Amino acid sequence: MKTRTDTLCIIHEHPKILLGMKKRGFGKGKWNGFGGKVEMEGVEDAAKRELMEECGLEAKDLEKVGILDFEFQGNPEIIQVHIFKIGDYSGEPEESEEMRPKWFHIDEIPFMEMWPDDMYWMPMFLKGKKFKGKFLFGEGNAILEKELEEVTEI
Ligand code: 6U4
Repeated sequence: MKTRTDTLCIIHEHPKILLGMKKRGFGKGKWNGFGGKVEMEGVEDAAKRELMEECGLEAKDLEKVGILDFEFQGNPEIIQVHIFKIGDYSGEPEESEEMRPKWFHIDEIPFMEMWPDDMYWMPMFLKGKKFKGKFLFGEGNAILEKELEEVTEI
């Protein structure tokens, strides 16, 4: 199995989180954090770069809070997503070619228009917990298998 490393940044400014509507590519039409593939750089630098490219914000403080492995039935590639919580940033969220940013109150997170795994780990994220997990997706991105656990160290 080949593994590709991706990043995902979510800004949590209690009681709101910043998500973006993905306008193209993988996950188009879903609200998601900001991120993408890691290039020739460290994972944290990739997270910062994607946040800047996708919504114009500079991360001042980022903490890795989760690692999730996503597998798609019939596809030999595993996507390993490193999830970061952005505690402090500079700039104002701006729409890019890839994402339309929007603040959501934590009681109004649009889980029905997000990746179906998000509803499982987002409560951990919001409580400040760290987590690791693995999801297998089938037809229509239905979850066929899920493993998710809280961890003390990432
Ligand atoms: P480019 O080449 O930038 O157009 P694209 O195909 O748009 O690539 P990419 O790699 O930029 O995709 O972004 C994929 C994003 O989706 C990453 O931030 C990781 C995230 N992601 C992938 N699977 C996910 C899942 N199951 N749940 C989730 N985020 C996921 O919350």
